[in-house]
Amino acid sequence: MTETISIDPVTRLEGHYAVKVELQDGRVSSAHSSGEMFRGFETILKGRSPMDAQQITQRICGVCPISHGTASILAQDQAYGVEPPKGGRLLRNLILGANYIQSHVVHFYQLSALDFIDVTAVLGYGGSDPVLLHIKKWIAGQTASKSVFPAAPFLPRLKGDYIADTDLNLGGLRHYVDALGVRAKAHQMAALFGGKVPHSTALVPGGVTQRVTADNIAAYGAMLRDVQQFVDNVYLPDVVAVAQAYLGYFEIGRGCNEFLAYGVFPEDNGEPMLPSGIFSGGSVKAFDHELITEDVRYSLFDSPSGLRPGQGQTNAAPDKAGAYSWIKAPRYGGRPMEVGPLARLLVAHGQGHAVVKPMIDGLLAKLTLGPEALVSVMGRHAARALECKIVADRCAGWLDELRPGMATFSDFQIPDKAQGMGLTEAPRGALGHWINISGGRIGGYQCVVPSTWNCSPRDDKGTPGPVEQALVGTPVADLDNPLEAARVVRSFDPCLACAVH
Ligand code: NFE
Ligand code: MG
Repeated sequence: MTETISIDPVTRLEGHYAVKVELQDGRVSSAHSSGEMFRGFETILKGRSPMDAQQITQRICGVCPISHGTASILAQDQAYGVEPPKGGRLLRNLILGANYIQSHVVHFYQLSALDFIDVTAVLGYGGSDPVLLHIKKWIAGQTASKSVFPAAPFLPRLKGDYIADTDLNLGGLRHYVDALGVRAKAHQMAALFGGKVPHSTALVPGGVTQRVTADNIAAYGAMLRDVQQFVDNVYLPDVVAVAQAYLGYFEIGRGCNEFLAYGVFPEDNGEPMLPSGIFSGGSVKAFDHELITEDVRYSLFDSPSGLRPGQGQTNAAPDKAGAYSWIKAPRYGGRPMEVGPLARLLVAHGQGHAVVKPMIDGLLAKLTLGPEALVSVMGRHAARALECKIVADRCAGWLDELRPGMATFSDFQIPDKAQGMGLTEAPRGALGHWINISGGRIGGYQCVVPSTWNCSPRDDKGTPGPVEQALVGTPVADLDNPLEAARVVRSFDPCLACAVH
């Protein structure tokens, strides 16, 4: 028998997302992923000064503004023919690194952990931790909230197979609160060199406007050490404990099983700390930006389908027949690609990366799993946590390379006519901005964003996007509580504000 359920909205992610799944005999047989709003940043930018771009595109998202700012200034660096000095490169890495840390921590604790941790365990709590006692009152609905959901964001929730271990539940809940403080600290680190968070003012073409002083090096370092302790002693152990409690989720949510990374965090030798590549069929191939196109047959746009981003267009068509999403369908060589921490680590692992390879191999050995298990719900959570450690630890190295007073900015002229492409990696995956300058103004601006890749609808050939494919095969025990499907979707860390931009 075929049944259809609609998860609308999918909660605990950024933006407005609807997922419709068809089930046969209790398993998902088909899925449709819909971005439910139009934003129009690419249109807003037309006719403006190119130097507005890194400010305006950061408003695409409050979670990953640094990544949009970075993609924009990389596109402008190329258009203006300017390269930042070493100090500018290091500060860009330190600002973006801090943004990764906050994003990964908030995704696990605030957006995903409540899919696994049983918050109601706190109702039986008899200890003296004031934080847990406060949450106990909150969940019992005994606080002064006037909300129709007085126990939000903890309850209501989908019913399902939550963790039974009381210590793990109470620890997870306590860490949910601690993680908010860690996120604040990571934001302060980004603001120290980036001017402010969200929407950094210091990210500019040619480098970064902030100065390097002994004081700001010391301040960033002190906060980084606290954050590293949390990642090492709390975040990673919690993810491993959840993974051990849900080993079945190493077999659920596989998806398109092809992965794309542009590479990110340029080092002294010009190579990215996390490399670029395509991971497919168990090996890594070189990435070629000319193979990126965007289809729109099932998207609410009437621009031509299959354009490369440098020539891309954005013509909203809200009433287009047959279309079901405001998200375009980016494809690489005509195929969907998963992007994100798992993609980055699989590409790095496949290249024998000196840091990534032993970490991934160590985790798989600890869980007695083979590498194919990584392509799953739990594999995505594990990759995100490992990457958080890799980035935090490398930030300490970049900080060590800073010297007070070193140059952080190279000057440039904005040409009358130029083009630029900025490829980087946001916390959620491969991010590209393409700028076309004409008459000294922005003639065209296109963004192809991580969640656009992952949450894309079907392409012109009818091939479903990565999240749509990952949902297929998922067993759903209770159609009124499709928790298993929600876990698959949230493992991608979707950001719909970004996806539709
Ligand atoms: Ni709105 Fe973003 C990240 C970007 S995701 S969070 O990470 O770019 O599509
Ligand atoms: Mg776009």
